[in-house]
Formats: sequence, C-alpha cells, structure tokens
Amino acid sequence: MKIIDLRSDTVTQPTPEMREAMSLAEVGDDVLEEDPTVNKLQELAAHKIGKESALFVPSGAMGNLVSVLTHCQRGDEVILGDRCHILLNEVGGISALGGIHPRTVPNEDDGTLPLDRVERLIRGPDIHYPPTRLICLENTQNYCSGAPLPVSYMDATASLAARHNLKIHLDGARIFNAAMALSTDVRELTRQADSVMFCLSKGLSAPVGSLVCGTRDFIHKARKVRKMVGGGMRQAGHLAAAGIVALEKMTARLKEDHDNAQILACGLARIDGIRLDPKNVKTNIVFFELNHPKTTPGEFLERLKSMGIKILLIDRGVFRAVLNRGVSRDHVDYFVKSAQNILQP
Ligand code: TLP
Repeated sequence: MKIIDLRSDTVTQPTPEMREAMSLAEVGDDVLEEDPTVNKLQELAAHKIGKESALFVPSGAMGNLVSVLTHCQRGDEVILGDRCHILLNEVGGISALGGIHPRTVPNEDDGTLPLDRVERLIRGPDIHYPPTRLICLENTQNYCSGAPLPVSYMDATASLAARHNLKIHLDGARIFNAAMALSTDVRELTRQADSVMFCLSKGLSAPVGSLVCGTRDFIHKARKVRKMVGGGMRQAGHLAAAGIVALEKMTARLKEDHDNAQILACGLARIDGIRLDPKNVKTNIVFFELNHPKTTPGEFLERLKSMGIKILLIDRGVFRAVLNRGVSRDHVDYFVKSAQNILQP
C-alpha cells in the first residue's frame, strides 16, 4: 500500500537532482572553513535572506539554539510565544544548555505576539530581574495553523525592540512559505530580524540542514557556539549540495502545497464532526478538531492509517496535516473521501 504521509513536511525525500548533486559535490573540511560547497550554500543563503553572512547547521533546533546562545549570556531573559517551537519542541535547550530564561506571551491565533503585552514584560533595572535581551518570533507560526506574520507586524516588532535595545531572532523554519503566502520577497520578512534560522529539510525537500543568517560578526560568534554544541561537521558539502538545489529550485513549488492545503481544509470542513475554518489555512499546515459521537480521535487516526494516510494527533482531538511534495492533489481527494467514509458511513 502507498503511504500518504502528512505528519510533517520534514518527511520529504530528496529529489533525483539533489541525489546527483550530493554524490558529485566537491568537499573539504568545513570546521576549517574549507568546504567549497558549504561555502557556496552559505553565500547563497545569506544573499536570499538579505544578511551579510550565513552558517550551515545540522537542524532547525540547533540553528535556534546557536542563535539564542550567541545573542544571550547565562541568566538573560528571552521573550517568546507560548506556542513557539523553541519553547515547546526543543527539549528546553535554551535553559538546559544556555541558562537562558524564557518569558512567554500567549500567541494570538494569527501567530503574532500582542506587542503591548511584550512591552509590559520587558524588564527594568530592578536588582531582582534577569535582563531582557531578545525577542523570538516564528514565521510561519507552526502551531497557529502555519500562520504567516506580515511585514507590517515584523516592522512594528522591530521598532519596539529598537526602543528597548533588544535583539530579534526569527525562527523562519518555513520563511519561504510565509513569503509565498504573502506574495513578498523573503528579505522583506527578514530585514527586521538580527538573526534568522531557516530550514532546507521541510517543504524545500533537502534531506538535512538549516541555516543561521546574520551580520558577519554575529555569524563569526555563532560558528564558535556551533562547534561548542557539537555541530561542526567535516565534509558537509555532500549535504550542502542538496541544500543548494533546494534553495535554487524548490521555493516556487511551495505554492502547490498551499493550494493543496486549502483544498484539504475545504473538503474536511464539510464533514460533520470535523471543526476547522479554511480561512485560517494560509500556508501548508492544516489543523482540525474532531468531535464525533461515534469515533474517538485514536480510532480516527488508526482508521486513516489502515487506509494508508498518516497524520499527527497533536492533542486531545486536535490533528495536524502538513502538505508536502509527497502529497498530490489526488492524495488530498483520497484523504477527504476516506475521512468521509470513516465519519459518515
Ligand atoms: N518542526 C517539526 C516538529 O519538531 C514539530 C514539525 O514537524 O513541524 N522551528 C519550527 C517552527 C519547526 O516547525 C521545526 C520543526 C523546527 C524549528 C526544528 O527543525 P528541526 O526538526 O530541523 O530541528
């Protein structure tokens, strides 16, 4: 049976062009900064994101960790959303490894942090307080239905940060999805951030890797932090080669995932027992709630799986389906029909 995997866009397989580029890549020792393919990827990434410099890291989680550790000292405080990946899904790394204190603001459903609340949380000089150093934003905001944060919001956050002498780190794991959804150049969404992390291994389909982007000085410091957390790779050009293909060839294809997400959302919303507003689906992530008299969330998940469809059960009754290159329009139709068969037999 063919498996239709919507658990995440991280499940995407490398394209034939990536596999070829990986096998032919010219490589060197990247800890010594002598891997020409890694260097090329870093230059390309810095250019696309609109920053001076970039650093190749093995994962998005390490990219966020390295960025926060580069901005902050032990005992500093970071303001971030209560639904952000750094807080929920990175094993508490910033506190466990960096001694950095997270202060949370509830994310709005559109992914933003209300800036009046952010401002109220910024610490004054009182001896009892840890110093506020950094604001972290996430674009797209995964656990807010993959909401893209608009340029106007990025600008408003940047002026607040400037008034209080704070830095901004942007978890842009899916920043190219945000740019696609907002029909804007990605640099418009990154120019307000002091550092940006983005992933090659999600909708862009590379097998491994993320980049941290920032000023030359920031990346110079981040390189040392990457080494400290064990992220200095050697002949990493074999991985970077796939990343170059991802950046050059795969950003335009994200539209297909967004269109399929919209079709899936509209199809599921018509089924009794499923709650979801397709208007909230703006990128490739579809969240929905199951509230059905006869089918429990666990049963629904298992029945779909037996039909070859994998999605994630995130919380009691809340599911996530992420559109990706392995999921076609026909697969989406099949998913909607299968859900109908289970819930409206
Ligand atoms: N997200 C994964 C899971 O960890 C939840 C997913 O399937 O969505 N920032 C954001 C916004 C992310 O969504 C993720 C991965 C990361 C960072 C971390 O990237 P990796 O998995 O490369 O460490």
